[in-house]
Amino acid sequence: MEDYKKYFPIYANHKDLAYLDSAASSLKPKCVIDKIDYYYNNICVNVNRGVYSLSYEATDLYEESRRVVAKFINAKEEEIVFTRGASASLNLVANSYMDFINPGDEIITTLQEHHSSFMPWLNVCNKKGAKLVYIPLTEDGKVTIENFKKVLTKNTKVVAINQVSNVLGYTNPIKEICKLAHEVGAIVSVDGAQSVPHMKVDVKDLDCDFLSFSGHKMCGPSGVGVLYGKYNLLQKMPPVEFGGDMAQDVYEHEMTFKDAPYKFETGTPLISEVIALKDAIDFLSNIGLDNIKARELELKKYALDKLKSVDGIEIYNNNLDSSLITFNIKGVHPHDAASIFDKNNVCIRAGFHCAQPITRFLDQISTIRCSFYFYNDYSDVDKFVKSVIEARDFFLSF
Ligand code: 7TS
Repeated sequence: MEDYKKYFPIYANHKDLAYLDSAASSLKPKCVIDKIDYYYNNICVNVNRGVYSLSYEATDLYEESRRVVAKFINAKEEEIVFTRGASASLNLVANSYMDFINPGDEIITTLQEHHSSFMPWLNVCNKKGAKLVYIPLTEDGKVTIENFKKVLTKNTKVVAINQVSNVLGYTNPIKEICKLAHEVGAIVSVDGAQSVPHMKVDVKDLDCDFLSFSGHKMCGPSGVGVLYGKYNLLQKMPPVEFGGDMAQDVYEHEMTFKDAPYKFETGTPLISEVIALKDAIDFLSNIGLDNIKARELELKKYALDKLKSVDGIEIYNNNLDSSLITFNIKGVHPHDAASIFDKNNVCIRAGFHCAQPITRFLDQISTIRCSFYFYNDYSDVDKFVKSVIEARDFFLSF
């Protein structure tokens, strides 16, 4: 396997690290760290404001990043809004689109969602008298078109759905869902936090109306996220934050706003973070998303085969859909097990992963999740499986 760890300075500082929590946040390559450094050492000033060369340079780099993000998902640059992260993007859509929701309207979502995907719409429903409707999942927790059709009605106004679940890792049939939703006049807001870092996502091909994702899960800095929106929708939606930089003309009792995407970017943005997101995307593109996906699936297969041979393990997503494994060690609390992983420098996540409904669906209160990215290798998996066995043997020995 090609050694990608050499691009990530963290490995030089933590030689024994097995980082298997990339679904929470990815590691950052040197080129991204260097770009942040470059901004603070060489530019350091605000965007869109100063009438001097340094500010022009900051603005140019900021807008270049918007173009690179747009190209990455096959959008137009004016369809890209920079936010603080996927949660902020998902909230922006719901809080703005709320103006178009009326009592009796229905919003479809799934039990698979991360809280940030469906809670903004639950809030909208509570405020506007609309109804949140869940697509029934199959026994193993999947979304099917057949079940989607059962809840899609002429009252459906919005479908809020993840492309890839952060607990089960399934890839949902977004393209078909968009087609059917559009037939009844509904819009589709896709949570791409777990898909965009790992696979090619083409918004034109999917024909989704909105796509939200975070920089920090795709080798970019934390604090920056993206909202893609179809331009005609972004234009008709009201801003949800008001103030500096998003205004056009402001009087004592009247105000007008800039066009999208700028009307949604209020105040001084995350300048170095946005600028360095370009480097993260260039880095991923150079490796190639197909290579990234293939490497992850190879690691997952290797890990699944090993894990299945260990007695006393319950795996909740026994598939090769994605790069994460969610499981429990029978009779051992995930947080107890986590202490053994930590002792061995194996980073995994234990808990409900900000997705309580799907954790309850699995009849659990908590699970262990191991998630891969392309910089992982077989040695990480070996350390992980060794820790699973150690945790089982240690805690079941009492
Ligand atoms: N949507 C999904 C599917 C996610 O997995 C996450 C974060 C978010 C939205 C929110 O992203 P944020 O960048 O705004 O925080 N998921 C996780 C996780 O699975 N473990 O830690 C964070």
